[in-house]
Amino acid sequence: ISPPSPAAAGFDLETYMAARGRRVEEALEAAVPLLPPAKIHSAMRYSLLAGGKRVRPILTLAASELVGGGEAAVMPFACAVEMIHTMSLVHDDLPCVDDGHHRRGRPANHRVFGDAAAVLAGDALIFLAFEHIAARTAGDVPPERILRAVAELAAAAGSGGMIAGQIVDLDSERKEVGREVLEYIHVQKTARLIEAAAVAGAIVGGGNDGEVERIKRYARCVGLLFQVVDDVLDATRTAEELGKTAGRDLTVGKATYPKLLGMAGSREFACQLVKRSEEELAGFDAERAAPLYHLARFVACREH
Ligand code: GRG
Repeated sequence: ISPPSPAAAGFDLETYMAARGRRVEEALEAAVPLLPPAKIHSAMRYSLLAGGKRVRPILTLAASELVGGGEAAVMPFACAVEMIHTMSLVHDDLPCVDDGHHRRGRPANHRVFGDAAAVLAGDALIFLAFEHIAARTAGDVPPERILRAVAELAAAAGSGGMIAGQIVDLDSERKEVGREVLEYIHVQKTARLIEAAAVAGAIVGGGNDGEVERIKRYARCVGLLFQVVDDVLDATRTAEELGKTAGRDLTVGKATYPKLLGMAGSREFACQLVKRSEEELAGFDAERAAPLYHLARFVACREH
């Protein structure tokens, strides 16, 4: 990745993310009080408040900021995005899906609350996401912006988005999958929600059509980048694991970028995606676009 442009060089992403991350945590904490029945609300809070990186809600806030929006107006959307994302992690970890045992540094939701409660906690987070937008968005946000942003979020998570990616992914297990199908899976499963997070921020923040479109293309690149990096990190961990398990092949049956392009090819593709995301930001004031510019680099360079 090339060195940062002079206009963005003085920007400190760590401070930026820490400040916004803190406010997102506070808003999420307040969004799910521990009401009765305690079991369902405990299960929802367990995964939602388990301290993910909060990349998606921060992207929502940053996209809104870039087009001149205020933080309070867009915070319910940022929280909703994180609720939908958390729901997808809870369901993804279920024994009938990916059978994940650990998530966000703790046992997966179903390992603590049981499969049925984990299904319900995920379901409840979807409903809460949309209830939260409807009930908590300030009265001065134009209703047409709210409707457009809700449509983006629902479409990104639904049967033409994340769920589409997940079902094609499940159907592709143990099959030879080419680059086109792999890209479809990753775009739908991962990039669409990241894209919708940014687009919702841009719409609610009052961006014009051209700005929303550029932010959308930027976020599509970042979303795909996210998954390419995930595949590279997984392959690195798997290679280390393989060393420990004397040759047991842990990679069987899952198409990934490192398998199709190799590690060097995947890293090269990641660099191209960073470059393309930066090209989409070129039409904005460079200082104002610095958070999005650095967020793409953060996604590219993350280690977990
Ligand atoms: C019912 C809408 C609905 C969806 C269920 C299970 C499922 C369908 C989809 C799975 C989607 C999924 C888990 C995609 C992987 C996305 C991904 C790369 C997750 C990791 O994101 P990070 O690294 O995690 O941002 P943290 O914990 O930091 O938030």
